[in-house]
Amino acid sequence: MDVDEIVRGLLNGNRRALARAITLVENDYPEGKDIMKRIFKKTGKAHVIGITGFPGVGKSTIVSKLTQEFRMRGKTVGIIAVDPGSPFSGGALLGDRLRMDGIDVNKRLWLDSGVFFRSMSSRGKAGGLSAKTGDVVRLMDAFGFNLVIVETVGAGQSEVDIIEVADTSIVVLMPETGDDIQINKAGILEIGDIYVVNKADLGGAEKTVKWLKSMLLLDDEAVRILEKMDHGSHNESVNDEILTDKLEKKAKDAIDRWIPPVIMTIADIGEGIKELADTIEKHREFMEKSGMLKKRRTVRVSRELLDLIMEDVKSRIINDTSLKFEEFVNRVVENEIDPHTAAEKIIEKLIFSKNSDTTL
Ligand SMILES: Nc1nc2c(ncn2[C@@H]2O[C@H](COP(=O)(O)OP(=O)(O)O)[C@@H](O)[C@H]2O)c(=O)[nH]1
Ligand SMILES: [Mg+2]
Repeated sequence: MDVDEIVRGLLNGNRRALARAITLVENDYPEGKDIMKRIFKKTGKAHVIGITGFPGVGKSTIVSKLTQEFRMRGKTVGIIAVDPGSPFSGGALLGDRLRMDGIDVNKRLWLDSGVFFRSMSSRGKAGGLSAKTGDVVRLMDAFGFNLVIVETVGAGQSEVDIIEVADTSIVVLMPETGDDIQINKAGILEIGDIYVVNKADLGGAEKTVKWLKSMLLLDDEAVRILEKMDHGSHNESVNDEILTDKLEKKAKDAIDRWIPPVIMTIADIGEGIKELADTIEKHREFMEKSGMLKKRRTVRVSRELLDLIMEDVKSRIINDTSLKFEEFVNRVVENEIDPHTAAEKIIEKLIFSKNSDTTL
């Protein structure tokens, strides 16, 4: 298949074309970039859901059950599993489930044309994986999946920052992972739009839910107190009227705010999955109505563009011999020029070395 065929196939629902495109993108072939450029206009429709949490908490089980639930609701689902360790195939992802559940719906899922699985190994691809995952999400989006679910291990410890790809981020915990310090270190309390306490059958789940809810609230309270203090220190004669206005505005903001819900599940037997699916849909609705979806995507695209620019600039500087990068390096080593001046000179050369096309 050449690029034309792949693009055409992908946009017409050909799964082989999609698989081929993903492989090209994943392996950094130039064709991959070409494909990304050509399918871009067709992206932006899918609801991208990120699921993260420590290994073994039940993410894959949840993804599998959620997929069944969304299929029943008439949605098509693309799934990306990012595994930092062993590269496992899409088949293996479901293989576990198949063996576990016997002759269950998962087999139907596997054969379902409304579902597509793909796993990506993060081995040896540190750094670039977030961008790659973002591109694979876009391929699935352009293909036409209503939902794209990305499963990543860990939070704050994985190369893929789930926030960088997801419209809705779900953090999965299990009872007794209520190790406050560990969870806070991982930044878990900042990244979730929805929290799931899975394995509620193991006991202690209520306690974890309660703890989580209070942590999420405490955060709010702290912000409020800090804001008040800030106000006081900058303006000695605190005007009551201003304060009232501020509080009123805050109350109004609160209506437009999303307070992350905490949901208890027993993913094994599908308990709590409907509620989770409802909450995901509610979050999407909130994101659209409040303008947060656009805001989040704007932040993401700015970061993406800067990353792409940096990457390109770096490779040009290293590869374009007329910029004399190595020569500058040597001159710095010989103390002839300082690194700041060297960098400025190289950038100057880079900017004026090309006829730059600045039209949009
Ligand atoms: N007891 C119990 N076990 C579960 C539940 N959900 C998943 N598991 C089991 O936990 C193990 C890890 O699940 P998996 O979905 O692979 O976790 P992941 O590493 O987060 O993707 C598997 O053996 C699952 O069958 C649950 O609600 N209760
Ligand atoms: Mg898993």
